[in-house]
Amino acid sequence: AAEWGYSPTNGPDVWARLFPQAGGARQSPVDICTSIASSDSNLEMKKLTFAYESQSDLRILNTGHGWKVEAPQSGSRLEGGPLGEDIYQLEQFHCHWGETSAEGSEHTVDGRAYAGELHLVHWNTTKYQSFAEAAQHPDGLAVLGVFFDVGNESNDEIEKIVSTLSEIKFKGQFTDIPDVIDPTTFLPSGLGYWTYLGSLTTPPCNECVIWIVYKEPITVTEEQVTYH
Ligand code: BO1
Ligand code: ZN
Repeated sequence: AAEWGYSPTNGPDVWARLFPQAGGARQSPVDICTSIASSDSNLEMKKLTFAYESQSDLRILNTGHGWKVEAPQSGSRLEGGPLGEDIYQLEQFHCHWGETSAEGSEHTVDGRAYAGELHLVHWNTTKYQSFAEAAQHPDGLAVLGVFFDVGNESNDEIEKIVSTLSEIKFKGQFTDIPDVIDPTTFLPSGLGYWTYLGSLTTPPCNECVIWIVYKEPITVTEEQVTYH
């Protein structure tokens, strides 16, 4: 069977043939129209909080579409904000980027793409027994999205990831990250975010994600985001 990808013949326009959920009504990513987005005072009553742990001995994988770091044993948790009473645990984080730094993010803001987008993927451990089970439910996952903007200042935490990529040039290759990673340091200093109910952005496109997209991007260098 042909694999999904991003070319005209196997890209998003045809994903729904093989992955029926890709034809659904709460599909991600979306363009965020800032003039239509509204603020919800209920979200401020229970602040979004993250309790992330520094982790060593993490493994990074070339997925063929980017890199992914699995963090399944992490005690890193996300709660509050749009997540109700439930607690979500970090499972993995990964990045999306483009051919050039003019594009690459999955979400866009008023039609504008950023150079890349980091996703911190969490699952609802209050209601479900496993990531796979959670991914079958509308409140199963919470993904934090962080945009990359290109600037002069390199991002030290992103560099810990980028510096391993020369060792995993091909799909399926993986290597250990020698540094300790604290996912908190990936987040921008501004706490404002947009939230909506959506889906996994790639097949199988399950409609199981509470999206939380930070308004403020983090800055990385051109070299840190054009590593393919
Ligand atoms: S994303 O954050 O919406 N870009 C996204 C897209 C696809 C997945 C996760 C996040 N896929 C799932 C796979 C599972 C796998 C899991 C954790 O990622 O469907 O098989 O266990 O890596
Ligand atoms: Zn993603």
